[in-house]
Amino acid sequence: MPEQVETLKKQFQTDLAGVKDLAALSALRDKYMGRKSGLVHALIKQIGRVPPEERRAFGQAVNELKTYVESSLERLRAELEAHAQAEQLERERVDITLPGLRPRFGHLHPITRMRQRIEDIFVAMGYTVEDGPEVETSFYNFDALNIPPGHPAREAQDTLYLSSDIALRTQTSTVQIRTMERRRPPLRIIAPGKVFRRDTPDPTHNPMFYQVEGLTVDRNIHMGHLKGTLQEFVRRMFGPDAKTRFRPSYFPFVEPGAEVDYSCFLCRGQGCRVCKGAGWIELGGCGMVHPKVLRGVGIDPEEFTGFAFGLGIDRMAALIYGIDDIRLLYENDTRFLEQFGL
Ligand code: FA5
Repeated sequence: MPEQVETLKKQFQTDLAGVKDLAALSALRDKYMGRKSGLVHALIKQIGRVPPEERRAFGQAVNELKTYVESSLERLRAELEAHAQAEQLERERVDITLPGLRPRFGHLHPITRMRQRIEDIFVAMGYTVEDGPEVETSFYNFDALNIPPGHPAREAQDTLYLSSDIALRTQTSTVQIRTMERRRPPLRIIAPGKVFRRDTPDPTHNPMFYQVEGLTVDRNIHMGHLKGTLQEFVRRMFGPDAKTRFRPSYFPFVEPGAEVDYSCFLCRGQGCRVCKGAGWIELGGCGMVHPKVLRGVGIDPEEFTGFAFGLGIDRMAALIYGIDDIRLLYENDTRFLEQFGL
């Protein structure tokens, strides 16, 4: 092999041994195989200038060098690429046996869940769910419910007025009137929703809270139906052993009226911290719809009678979820609320 070719081959071998990455390899390819100034190409151009008797051997040697350089570069490129890919795979390796990161799911608010449970129970008993406005006129919140002007419940210290005649509803009983105006008996409806009072906040009072109203109007409805319905509700909500007790009470829109209690689900009436030793927990107010209320919406009280009830949802939720202050339900602190996910 001519000396000049031999020297370039050795130089190439030394250079090749120093190549550690694909960038250096590309530079080396330019140095030897570049069309314009590549060292091998410079030799190819020389072939024509070599004396004719040496030209054949020289040309053959240059060609062999060219093939050698090309195949060496190609081999090293394949090696470097395989190495780079192996490194990348190692870097991006995912251990699929590691336990996954649990995604954080949202969930329903305890009040919403309570409300849905209540709706399910009454819908299964044949009730439909009604809705009514939270901003109400005095007519629906008071007059139509037999609460005349001058009645203490209408006072500004109890009610959040928006104008002289418009207020935030203080009870869901408004929906009784709105429903009876629209629909004729037989009626079996419940109306869950927000109500507002100027109550001083404490562990069992919040200025905004939830009630569920119930109303049944039909022929021959009597107190026994009211008691049976609430007893069945309590049984389905708190378990088969839960009992109810009715205490006489006064609400202007019912006669007779009562407060209904249920036996404490924790101590079953023995007395404990949940029922504060009483064995009974207040559920809400109820009674037979007052004849004046029926007459006011054009229903003849001689033909139809009805019962109604209004239960506090917040206190029920607090008891069931073991919450000792209903105000916590409205602070929207996710550290508190996330305890009540499914
Ligand atoms: C009423 O609101 C009547 N409308 C209920 C009624 C309906 C009686 C139909 C007869 C016929 P009362 O003011 O007692 O009643 O409220 C009912 C329930 O709401 C209470 O038992 C209590 O559970 C809940 N409640 C009352 N005030 C608050 C408050 N500030 N925060 C949370 N819950 C309250």
